[in-house]
Amino acid sequence: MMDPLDRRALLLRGGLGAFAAAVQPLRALAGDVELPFGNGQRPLVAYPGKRPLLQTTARPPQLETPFSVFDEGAITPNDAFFVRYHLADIPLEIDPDAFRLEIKGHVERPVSLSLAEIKALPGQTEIVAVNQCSGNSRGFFEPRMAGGQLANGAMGCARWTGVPLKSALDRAGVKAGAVQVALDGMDGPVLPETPDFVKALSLDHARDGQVMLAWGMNGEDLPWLNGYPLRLVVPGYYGTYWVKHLNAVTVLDAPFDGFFMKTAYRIPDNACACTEPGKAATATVPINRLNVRSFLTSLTDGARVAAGSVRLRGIAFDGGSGIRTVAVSADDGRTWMEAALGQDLGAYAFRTWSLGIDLAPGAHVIRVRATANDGSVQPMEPRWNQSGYMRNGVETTRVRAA
Ligand SMILES: Nc1nc2c(c(=O)[nH]1)N[C@H]1C(S)=C(S)[C@@H](COP(=O)(O)O)O[C@H]1N2
Ligand SMILES: [Mo]
Repeated sequence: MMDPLDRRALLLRGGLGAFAAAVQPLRALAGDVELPFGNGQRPLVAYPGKRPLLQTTARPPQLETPFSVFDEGAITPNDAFFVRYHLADIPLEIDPDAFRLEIKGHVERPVSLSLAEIKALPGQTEIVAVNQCSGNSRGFFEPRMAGGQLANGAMGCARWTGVPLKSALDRAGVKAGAVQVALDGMDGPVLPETPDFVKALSLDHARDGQVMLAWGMNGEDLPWLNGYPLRLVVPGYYGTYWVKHLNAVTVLDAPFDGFFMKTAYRIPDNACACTEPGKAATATVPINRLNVRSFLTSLTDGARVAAGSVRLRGIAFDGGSGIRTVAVSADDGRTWMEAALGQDLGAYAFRTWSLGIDLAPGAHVIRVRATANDGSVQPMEPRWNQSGYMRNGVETTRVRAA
């Protein structure tokens, strides 16, 4: 049976936006995938504008990118980009001509900007940057915890087009005494007691010239489910700050204390953002910058390969210092070789790597370890925290050559 989301979506017209083509069902099922942890079965579901993706939840839509997509290059295609929402009341109808972004709060003159006015703000720019969910890879934590049981597909790298958030803030004129900006999108809770999804950044961060009001993704309008017609891009920061369908920016003269800053999306206040497994943190801070990660993308765990020379491929990224080196071990970490880095699309982007190795017949344990330009390096063993955030231990891929 169709749920209400489907019926409403079926009524939409192309002219009002791109979410649902008039005659297509909202979702089409394309089989199942088994992720490598308990309760890992996921339906592959195609939403409008998306190829079949792994569905973590249906209401709200949470979709993971199939990992094989990351082997195709440093840019994640729009139709394969993961989707994460917290609240089931997502916008299904948006008239781009009627859309307005409000800049309000502790400002000289509140403004309401159309898309055309936003696109005409000074400083239009592009940046290639990774959007990664804080809980990417949560399904691999031991002991496990509540939250979306994600494998490694809640990340993606795109070329974003927009203007600095600073340009819009300058248009409104930030008053002296402002400390933060709160960011709110068009989605909302189904029940009034559920907190709205609102995030906050320090005023300095919001005005750093990099935090972007983005309307373009890989040369196209933002896909509906990735925040059409406007989203925040916060290079180097976890996806939680990248507010979608952004329509309200409120300048604050006191720190924001809404649920999604004060209670959710917090990490242990220590250098590793970790605790002893199973233990809660004594003090926490809001999650912020991505840590360094790397993946082998050309071989999956358990793969069988022809013995002899094999070219390994993968990706690496960090929170914006850029990747210095990627080391690969084919003997479970005893000896390491340095991989060749691919094209540099900027310090916030996926950096591809490759390495030719020789695999003798038999079993091999491949490990990949990236070091960032800021000196940070992936830990050999995964760390733990109560929320299942920021997983970045060195990945292991077991293969058999024959
Ligand atoms: N409006 C809105 N924006 C949002 C969210 C949301 O629930 N509502 N989720 C955030 C989180 S936690 C993540 S990880 C990213 C995911 O971006 P994507 O769906 O474009 O992949 O969106 C962020 N922006
Ligand atoms: Mo997220």
